[in-house]
Amino acid sequence: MRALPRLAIAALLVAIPAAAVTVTVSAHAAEDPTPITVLTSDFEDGTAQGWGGRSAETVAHSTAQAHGGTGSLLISGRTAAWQGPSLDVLDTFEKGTAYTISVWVRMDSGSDNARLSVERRTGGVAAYDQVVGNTAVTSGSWVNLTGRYTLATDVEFLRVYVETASTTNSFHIDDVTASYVPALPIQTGIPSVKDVVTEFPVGAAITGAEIVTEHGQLLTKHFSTVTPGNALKWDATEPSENTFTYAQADPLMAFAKANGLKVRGHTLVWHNQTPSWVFTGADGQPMTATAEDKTLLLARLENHIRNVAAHYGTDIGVWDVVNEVIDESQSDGNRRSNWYNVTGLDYIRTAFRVAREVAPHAVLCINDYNTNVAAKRDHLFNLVSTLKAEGVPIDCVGHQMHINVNWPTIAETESMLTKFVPLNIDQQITEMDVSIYTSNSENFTTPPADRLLKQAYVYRDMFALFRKYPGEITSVTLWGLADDNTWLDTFPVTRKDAPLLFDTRLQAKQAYWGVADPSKIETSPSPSSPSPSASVSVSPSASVSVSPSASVSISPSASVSISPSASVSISPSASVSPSTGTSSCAVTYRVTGSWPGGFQGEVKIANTGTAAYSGWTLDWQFTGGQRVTQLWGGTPAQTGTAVTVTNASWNGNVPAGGSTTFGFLGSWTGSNPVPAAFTLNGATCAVR
Ligand code: 9MR
Repeated sequence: MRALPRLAIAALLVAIPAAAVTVTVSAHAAEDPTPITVLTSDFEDGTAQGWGGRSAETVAHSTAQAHGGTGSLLISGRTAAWQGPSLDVLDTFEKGTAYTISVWVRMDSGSDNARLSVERRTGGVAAYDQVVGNTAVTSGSWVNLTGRYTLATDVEFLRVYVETASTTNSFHIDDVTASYVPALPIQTGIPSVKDVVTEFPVGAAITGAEIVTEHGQLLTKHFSTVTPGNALKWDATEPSENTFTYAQADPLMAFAKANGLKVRGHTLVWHNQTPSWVFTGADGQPMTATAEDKTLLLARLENHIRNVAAHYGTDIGVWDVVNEVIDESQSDGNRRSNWYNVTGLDYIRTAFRVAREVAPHAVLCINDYNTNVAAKRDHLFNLVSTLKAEGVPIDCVGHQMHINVNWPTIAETESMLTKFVPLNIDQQITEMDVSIYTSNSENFTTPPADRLLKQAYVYRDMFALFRKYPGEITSVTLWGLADDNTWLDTFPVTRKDAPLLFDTRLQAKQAYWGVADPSKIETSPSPSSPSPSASVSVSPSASVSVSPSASVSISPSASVSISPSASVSISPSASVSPSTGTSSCAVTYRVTGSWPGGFQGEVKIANTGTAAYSGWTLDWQFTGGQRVTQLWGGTPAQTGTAVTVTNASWNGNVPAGGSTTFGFLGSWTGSNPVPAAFTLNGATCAVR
């Protein structure tokens, strides 16, 4: 039960002891606003609307096909698959804003896979970002490509383009749009995960764009380690033989360094995201299990690790040296990857040996998913035991923990941890996320409240388990920062998932509270966030009914008004002595961010008296008609202009000379005046 001001409850119980009052005061999460469209190309005006070709192909208005209306854009005369229509968005897209780009594509003849991409250039160096991957397109119908794109770096050239995977066939595009939902400021008044969980560092995996603006702020507020999600993989660092590029990872590394984040290096050896040249023999053929191919492959592996690990030196303190080498469907448990097929287990031995030589300071991990599955866990255990007995320098087992709201059990997860304890090595949770889906056939447009609640319990229980093993677990990393960017949106099927602690607008979910303060998980949550709703039940039940709009005067001077919308405000008057016995306070009210229709505020209460508060209730008036829509660090209630906030379970005690701060999101229309006066436990505060 959330607390009403204790004084007010006391007044109710004293004055109308038989009354039954059950009231729910809900402050809803900020609603998703309508996206702002920054780009529309409908080709209805007979022109190409600024689109051109990437090379010498022909880009022209066409009425032969149209997705909407009568016009489209036809791209013909292509001489390479990468040629296609392209539009300059340098002055349209802003760094750090997440755009949703949509384009309709139809082949003029034949079929192919179409891709939506962005080319950007910084200092004359080009880089290519894929917004939507290969998508089958034919001449029989229009196909939509929709993806999200966030520019993370400063550029002097930025163009969106469409290309195909293999043919040079002509194709049409139509009805191109780009839009964004304005970012919300991050909640600065809630506890930082890294401060709450102190047994081990907690981190998040990120992609390039997540170091700028609000994402970067969220990362540094809550996490003390970071894993580049893709930027250190082989395809990113050595796309062609002995050509090393750190363009993706370097900005992340610089951000980590500047903000005191430790970095988990992911990953030196994997069977995915490894270019095909790596497994192509000197004869140009795919490698097989010959001595010659094995020698060449291990030499390439050694060269790769020497370069990449040396490039970052001590800036990377942990490496996932090998990733996903176990396949429990094999009787020996070894994944039949190209690595294994050509070298047997020697690629693992070589990888750890070289990593230790180049990065002697680093914790070296073997990382895998489903390590909670007994068969897989046991194969991994056996492999690590065998290799360690040989002297292979494995320091750590990484449990990825890609799980869902129903699976696995805590007991299975605990068995996973205890299994490796005898090996006396570090264990790290490396890629945790908790899908809201329990089968491939489910698909929710909006995450259902009961799933988010279940997810909060999973996070709560898993973190409680991890915290029982501080000696073994040396870090916990989540595979993503917030629900706006998760690999689970396209795996195992394409649908919106919500597996992380923060929602698509970077606001704390129930899952966050599961980790940060489980006492704040709501049992009947609003669908999109753990909005602070006050549900108050004053028992015992009795026959007294209070009609809508009744105004009840309760001695001494407390007033109760119950409106038809069942919102209640109970304000003790100044003539009632506060139960804490103190009246000395100073309030600092700050608007920390503001945007059309909304704002974020922060309120600091300083105890300027000589006695501690053992619970507090702060009242003020929002004379501009502002509404509190979400609040953290307290429980809000609002009736008309009157706002009341009571302490959360963890910040009610404020010693003399101490202070506490809570934050909130609000809505406003017209103006957003700062409240002129505040009362704490009924007594007027100084305003600072
Ligand atoms: O998060 C990564 C995603 O962006 C990539 O598309 C994907 C492709 O291989 O890899 C994802 O990361 C994987 C990680 O490297 C290893 N464990 C599984 C992760 C999720 O697929």
